Amino acid sequence: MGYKVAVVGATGAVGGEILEILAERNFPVDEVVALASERSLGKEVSFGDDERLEVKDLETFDFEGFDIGLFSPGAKISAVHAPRAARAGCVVIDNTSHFRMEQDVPLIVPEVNREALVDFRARNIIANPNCSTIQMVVALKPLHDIARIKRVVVSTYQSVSGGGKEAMDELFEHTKAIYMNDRKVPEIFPKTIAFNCIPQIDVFLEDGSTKEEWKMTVETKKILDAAIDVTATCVRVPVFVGHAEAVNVEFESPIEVEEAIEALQNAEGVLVVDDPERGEYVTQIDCVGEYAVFVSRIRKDPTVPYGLNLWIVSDNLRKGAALNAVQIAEAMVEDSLI
Ligand code: 11C
Repeated sequence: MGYKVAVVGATGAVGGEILEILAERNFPVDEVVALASERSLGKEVSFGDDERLEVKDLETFDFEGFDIGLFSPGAKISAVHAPRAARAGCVVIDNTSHFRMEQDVPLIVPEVNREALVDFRARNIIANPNCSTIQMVVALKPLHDIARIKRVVVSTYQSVSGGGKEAMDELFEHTKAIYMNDRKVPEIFPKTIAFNCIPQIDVFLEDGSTKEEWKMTVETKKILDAAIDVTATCVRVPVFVGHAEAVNVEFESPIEVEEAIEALQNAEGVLVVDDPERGEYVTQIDCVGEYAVFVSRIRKDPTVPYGLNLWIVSDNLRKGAALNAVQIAEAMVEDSLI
């Protein structure tokens, strides 16, 4: 049996990846509809190698009879249309930040807290976490199972695709302009992104942190364990796709490097690439188009009783967004929840 699937925000960077991954993984579909705002009407998007879908208007679309809605249209649009779809009986998997911290909406990374999926029934909505949180918790979970994590200090190196297509265009245009000796004024980013790093992703909060940093803290607590303290510094770097994270982890009890490597090697969704003698570790360019969360540079932190340092890299548009959303849909099917 197949499902009727609506992809909302189908013309965006994540929407395109969702369509590609649904086809790539042979998700059982009877019908797929691509939805976006009125200004995308008339456009077509690809579904798999052979099919083109005409974009329909989200505003007037009736979700009645649709089984699954994969939403990535922006938080304000999801706030309006996700509940509307959910009320029509369509299970919403929402990739925006809008519902994530609502108590009756499960926030899911299937490798970490799949058991919480059943809680979707209260609202018919499941939230997909922020990209920088997803890749971190996938790698932390197998370690937490061994030695209980106390505290995480993370610095991120996030690609511009996290900010959408216009952000990617700004990096491209501004990089070209610098070679032409033409300095452009930033429009999407708060400072020049070409040949630069910006320690601000999203808005500043009252305590001086940014909303992206806050998300990493509260989402990790909701998904993995409320007892884990997380302090984050999130930085935008001039990379198109792929987020990297330097993560320092402090544990409650002893954990050996070899033990950590073995647990990570056996963990679902993780690929360990770590051979310093051969110069083997993963960079952002290596992870593009891949499904895995890559872990490299696994080593002891001798400055605390039980500590490890890790370098975690993943494709933010795939595992950080579209792939995780499709995996949630797959888990719903496998667990007979839809
Ligand atoms: C970025 N992590 O890299 C953000 C994008 O909460 O879904 C994802 C924003 C979100 O800019």
